[in-house]
Amino acid sequence: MSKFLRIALLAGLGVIVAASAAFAVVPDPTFSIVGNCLVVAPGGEYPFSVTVKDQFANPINNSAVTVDFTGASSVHLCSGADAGFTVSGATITGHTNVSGLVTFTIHGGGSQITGATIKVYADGVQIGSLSRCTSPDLNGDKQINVADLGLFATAQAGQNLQADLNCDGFVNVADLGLFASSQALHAGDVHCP
Ligand SMILES: [Ca+2]
Ligand SMILES: [Ca+2]
Repeated sequence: MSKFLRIALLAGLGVIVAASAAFAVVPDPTFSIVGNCLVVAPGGEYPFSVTVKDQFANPINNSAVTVDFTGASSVHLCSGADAGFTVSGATITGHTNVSGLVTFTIHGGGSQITGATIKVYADGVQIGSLSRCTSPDLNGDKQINVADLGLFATAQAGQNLQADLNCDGFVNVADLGLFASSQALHAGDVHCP
């Protein structure tokens, strides 16, 4: 191979590498969308959606999305997860569809509305965080029973947003309805503890 040809080939290779780096698809927090109402329950009936988009605002298919509860010590995940989702320690991971969307229904318990930092990652890139997570399992023992009902009543009386299950800023009859549904669903659930 002539020296010129070798140089030309190397230069061409350099252009290809540079071009693929410029067009590498990475999750972008600016365009990605993280839900703002995070609720966990033993029955896993509260949807939490994340949409992952790249730096060109295009959806990313099959992106690994992780919700990390390490910074919310009052929240406890159940050992079981829905099909397609994986629990590891204080994290749960799922994958986006062709629209860049993944919807979690997280099996767990425990409310934390102060001092919490729940981080959301897509393919290892942090795309958002939440400062609160609520649950009908108010004492975080992954059961919903009369103990939680007592805590709910106290929270409602004091408007303690740990029991604000629909994230509307109030604790009222709407949240009590959600609590009752969660208690009924939990009775037949197999994901906890
Ligand atoms: Ca409980
Ligand atoms: Ca509410």
